[in-house]
Amino acid sequence: MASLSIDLIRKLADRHPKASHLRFQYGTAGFRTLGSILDSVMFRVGVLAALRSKRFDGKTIGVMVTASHNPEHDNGVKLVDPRGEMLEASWENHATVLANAPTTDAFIECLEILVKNLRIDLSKPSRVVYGRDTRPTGAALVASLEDGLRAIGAEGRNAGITTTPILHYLVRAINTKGTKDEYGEDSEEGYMKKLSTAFKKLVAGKPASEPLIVDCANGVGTQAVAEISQYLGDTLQLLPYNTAASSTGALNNACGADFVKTTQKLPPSLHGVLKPGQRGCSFDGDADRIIYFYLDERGHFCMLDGDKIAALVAAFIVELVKSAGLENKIKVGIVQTAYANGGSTKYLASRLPVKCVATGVKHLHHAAEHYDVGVYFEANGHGTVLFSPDTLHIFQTHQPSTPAQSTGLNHLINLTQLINQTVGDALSDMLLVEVVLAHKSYSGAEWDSLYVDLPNRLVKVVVPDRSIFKTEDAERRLVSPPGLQSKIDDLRRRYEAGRAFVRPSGTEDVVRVYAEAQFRPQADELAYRVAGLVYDEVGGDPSKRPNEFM
Ligand code: G16
Repeated sequence: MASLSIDLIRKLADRHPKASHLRFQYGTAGFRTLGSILDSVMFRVGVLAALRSKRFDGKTIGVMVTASHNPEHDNGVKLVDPRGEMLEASWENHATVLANAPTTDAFIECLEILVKNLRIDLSKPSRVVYGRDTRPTGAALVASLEDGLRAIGAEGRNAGITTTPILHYLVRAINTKGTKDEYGEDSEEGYMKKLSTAFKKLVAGKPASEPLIVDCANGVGTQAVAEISQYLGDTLQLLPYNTAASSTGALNNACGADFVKTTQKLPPSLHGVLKPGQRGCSFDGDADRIIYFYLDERGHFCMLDGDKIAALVAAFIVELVKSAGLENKIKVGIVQTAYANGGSTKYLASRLPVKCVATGVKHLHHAAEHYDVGVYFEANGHGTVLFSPDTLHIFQTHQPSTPAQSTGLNHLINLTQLINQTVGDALSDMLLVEVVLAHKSYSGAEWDSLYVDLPNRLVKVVVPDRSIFKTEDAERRLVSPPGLQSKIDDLRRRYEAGRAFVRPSGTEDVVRVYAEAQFRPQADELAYRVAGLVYDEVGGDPSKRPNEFM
């Protein structure tokens, strides 16, 4: 019976001690905090990933070192399960327990308990593929992760600097290689080829779109955009901006999807670049989110966020399902979170089943798996489309009875190749949107007019301890601190179409406040007043009470 190499684990763990004052939590998207304090966490995540692989008989587990939309000084790490999905929830707890073991001895003790309780067969092989974004702390953190893999004797494959969705793709491609479900070639090149081939088939015969401005957030999306451009040729011209991926301090700074969504403004670097009528889009730091935008004829900035993408894409898929003659066999459903604009929910719910779940791709992804075709998008631009195994089977076996049905079916099949079904993917989503716009001949304004957004505002409140904020009902209501929810309700009722909620962020040390109302000044005021309630609740310094939008 194989056992843990305790001496080796001890020797390597001693090189990555945990600072006694730190406490870590596997949150919305893994561990995320200052990059400078993550050394011990990385080592332990390496160990855990290696054990998880053994648990799956040597299937490859992914590890992505990124803090995505967060500022450059932050970093983080998340595990990817064999099908390319987020780590199963019960293992998030194991990750948190291991990360917080105070000493090497305590860590080894936790490991032994874990191996015993989960009946991990240590004689099995262990394989881990890992990648990182462009953050300056990334290289050292990867070295710590590699020590963790070494401690268990895992076989590591370094995917280098890459986007989060490519890492997810690689995990699935490696694990399905040579099977009937083969996801694609297990390389970045394979990913680029798969997406671009599907894109070209889908836009064949359509007039070429206008060149598209792509804000790369000064992150790893820069290289992905450059690479895909090589494959797309003249089928879609991409104009990359904010491409300073190696400039200190530039990542996500006044650019990128989170900046655009939270400030509802064009990145300053695109002023004078984006022309009225022209479309652009912003990726986030690890290219797993996308927000579109355009300037109307008066030059006003208009945002097309994750909700608008969901509406556009879902309507297109429903149309194709009908044209393929499959409307009685395949049902399309939508998954959103509390951040979905009330306007979008009203529009979508009158057409399709809509489910609301807690923030975090993992929640949306699992809910979307219950539909034949599940379209999930967070308003912040994170999302994708899932086709169930039965749906894929129907696509393969359906016999179209007319040329139009055959075209519809082929488009659906090509969409399953274009869409990265493992996780939200800015590059794949961008191509998807461009396909739909090309088919519908929609301008940004026509797409935008599918429904009208209610004015809304997001505010961050810095609090000493965000863990006191607890929610229920898919995060739409607070249960703690006691009494705060009824104060929010009292406020909200005073505003026409007023809606507001408060939840602790799982990726930043803040509490998020969302509010919407019929008119812009009221939405802003409601958000501000709710933020004030939160601030008062935690007894914040009156001089730092939120008094402008953050
Ligand atoms: C991550 C998650 C998203 C979530 C976002 C913000 O995105 O993957 O599902 O919406 O964090 O989460 P929170 O409001 O809890 O901070 P990313 O792009 O930063 O990895």
